[in-house]
Amino acid sequence: MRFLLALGFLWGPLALGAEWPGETWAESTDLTALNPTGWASNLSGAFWNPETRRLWVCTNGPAKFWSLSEDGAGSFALEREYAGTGDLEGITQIDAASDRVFVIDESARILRAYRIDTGAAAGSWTLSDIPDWGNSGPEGIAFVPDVWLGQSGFVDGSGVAYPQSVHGSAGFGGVLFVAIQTNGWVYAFDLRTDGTQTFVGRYLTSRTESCELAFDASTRRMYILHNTGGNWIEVTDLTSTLVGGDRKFTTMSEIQVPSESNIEGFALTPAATVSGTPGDRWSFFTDDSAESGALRWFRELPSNMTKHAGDNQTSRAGEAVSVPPAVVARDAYGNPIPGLAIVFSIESGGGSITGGNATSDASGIAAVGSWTLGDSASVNTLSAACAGLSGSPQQFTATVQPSMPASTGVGSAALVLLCLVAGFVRVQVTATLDRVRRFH
Ligand SMILES: [Ca+2]
Ligand SMILES: [Ca+2]
Ligand SMILES: [Ca+2]
Repeated sequence: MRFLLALGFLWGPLALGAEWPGETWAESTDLTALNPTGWASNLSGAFWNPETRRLWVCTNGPAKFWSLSEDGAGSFALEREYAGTGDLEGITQIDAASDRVFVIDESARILRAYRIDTGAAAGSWTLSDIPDWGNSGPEGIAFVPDVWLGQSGFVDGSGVAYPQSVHGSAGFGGVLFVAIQTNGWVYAFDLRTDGTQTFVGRYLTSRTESCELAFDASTRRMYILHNTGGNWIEVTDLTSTLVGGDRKFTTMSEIQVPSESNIEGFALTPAATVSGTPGDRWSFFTDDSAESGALRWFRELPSNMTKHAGDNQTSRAGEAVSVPPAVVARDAYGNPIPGLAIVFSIESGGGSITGGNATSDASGIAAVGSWTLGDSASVNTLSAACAGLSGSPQQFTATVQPSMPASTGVGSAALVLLCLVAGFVRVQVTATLDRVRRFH
């Protein structure tokens, strides 16, 4: 890894990317004190389980992994140390086998499962479709359940839609992705519970080295950590295109990691909870070389809300504005957040709304159903709110257009009629006077 890292510096970043959206490395919380001896070197993989609120990490030598529990109030404790086998570089869990934890052995290209309660071995898969690249092989793993595969437009290595595991009850209901050091490949496998698997395909990424994967189901985004060129996080929606005969993941963005050390592990909390509220806004990095603390916890990654449409409109009292006001919710990495509960409510000016309890769509957009302005001559205001989003609430304004009262219209018509009559009378009077003058 060190050699590649050095080459990365020589090549420099391949493309300009976004700056890290959270606190600096020095400002982040150093969790290494929970196990300073065990994590002094070789800390590699990381995985956050939002349901159990456990952070899992592993070292590639000795072959060990750990669970850390978080109490729901921001306090971590080292829960348990486990003994594995081989060269452990990546760690994850699978929803359909939540009693187990999965680790990848880089040099052997073997995925192994262990029971969480006893630490006993609980299955293994030899991933021989990955060439024997020695210590430049599998570095990170993440599992994507069927429900997200289908919605992500994921296709296999030949470009055919792969919306769900083909193994049904003999599988795990999703696909395992494996980040590879060599050439930055990501390999995909559909595991069977009997220790065999179907090779689904392999995918190029934005860089020529990959070392970690993390999937956020709430935004349907895969994060690929590249331990090269100063360390980058690539975000993909799992769609891919054909590039020179290979499938290549669509790169939504690249984000600079806030450290140029030997960063090999990354985990993050979901942008949204299953109940439609913003998530914890955390991420974690592991530093294999531990130059300034091997396990880092970042807590300043706020998701945000901005206006999307419908501000500063004008309408008549009692009528709806033509564009229903809408906001867009994005996570700290710029990804739209679907499924968030957004509440619209009138702040001033009276009037009424429909659809005040909205939910953000796949583009992170939530709109009020309609907004009918009140008859107040003052400005009408509407707010959109979601607790926990930076930028909430957003306020929309609309101006009541002064309309012509009906009585004024009648008056004008009468005036016109009066003028016409007056003109007619004047013409008649003038003609009569002329006749009188001629007579005389
Ligand atoms: Ca490592
Ligand atoms: Ca290794
Ligand atoms: Ca390696």
